[in-house]
Amino acid sequence: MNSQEKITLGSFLLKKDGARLDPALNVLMTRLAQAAKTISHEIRNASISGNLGMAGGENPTGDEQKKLDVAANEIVLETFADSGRVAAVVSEELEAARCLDTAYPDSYILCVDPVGGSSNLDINGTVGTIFSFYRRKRTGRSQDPLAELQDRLPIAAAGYVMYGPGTILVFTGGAGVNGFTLDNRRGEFLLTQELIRSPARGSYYSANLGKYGQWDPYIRKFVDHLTGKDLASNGPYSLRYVGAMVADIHRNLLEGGIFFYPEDEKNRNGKLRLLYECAPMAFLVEQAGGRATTGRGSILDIRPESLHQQVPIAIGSPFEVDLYEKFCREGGE
Ligand code: AHM
Repeated sequence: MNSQEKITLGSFLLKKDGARLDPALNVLMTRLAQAAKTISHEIRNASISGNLGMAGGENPTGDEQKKLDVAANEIVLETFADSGRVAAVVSEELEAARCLDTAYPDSYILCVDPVGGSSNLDINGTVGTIFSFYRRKRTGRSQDPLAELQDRLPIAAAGYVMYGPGTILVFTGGAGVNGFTLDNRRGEFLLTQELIRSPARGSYYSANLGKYGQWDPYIRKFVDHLTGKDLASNGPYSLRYVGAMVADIHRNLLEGGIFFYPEDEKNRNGKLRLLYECAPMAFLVEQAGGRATTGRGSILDIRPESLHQQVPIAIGSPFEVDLYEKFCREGGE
């Protein structure tokens, strides 16, 4: 099948998921794809346009911002500013939520990490955008987006864009997970992975092993188990770590395995943020038949305490995530 015969994101939204997604979400996903194309262009041209390196500021969780973190955040804000459908944007790069005017009764809160895995930016490594749209229960301008999110808003759609050798958009509207690849010549996302299902188990694990000495003993025992010689079957597992959550989860989603970023000695809640990293990825992976946990409970059951709340996470194939929970519960004994 050549690229002309593949289904575009636009026609997929209208014909396929269109029946299950509400029309507003079609509009939002179309805008999201537009933002992704612009971010992709900015990333791919950054060394020419002078957009690599530090921006000079810090984000709300204390990470130094890169120029592309700031640029991608601006692109997202501009893309949704006049949509009339997004009442607030919660972003890794904004201390407070950005509240926007709405023009329709149905509106959404967008939670977004414009560029995740920023330490890869200056070395031409893979990075990603993570997003989720929460369907609001209220109408009009949002007075307090966090309070609304604490009211257990349902996720209407969530996904990620991966800027690797190709630009890939993977998303779910709650009825299956599908992947689209950007055809740069046509400027269109084309359906390339239909109804992605997480393998029940895998042979990869992804984690920052440099933190091994700072992890709790049961996490270390879990890793020792995965890499042990006496693993009954399937092992030893192979380590694959990109350092961009999107890329590490994408591999495990397609090929099976587990990504984890646990609590450590210094950071008792881990590093990754609930609203715009962990929850969207958990929603998507679970839609594909995978699992996501803190080690002690479902990521999707957590009621956010703050916009930038961090949580430990283990996510991927059910077999390995179950095993991770067992080690957390029983200390690996
Ligand atoms: P960022 O949004 O500041 O780039 O941080 C998030 C990223 C994740 O994408 C990735 O899984 C993790 O940080 C990697 O952290 P580390 O460098 O500690 O391994």
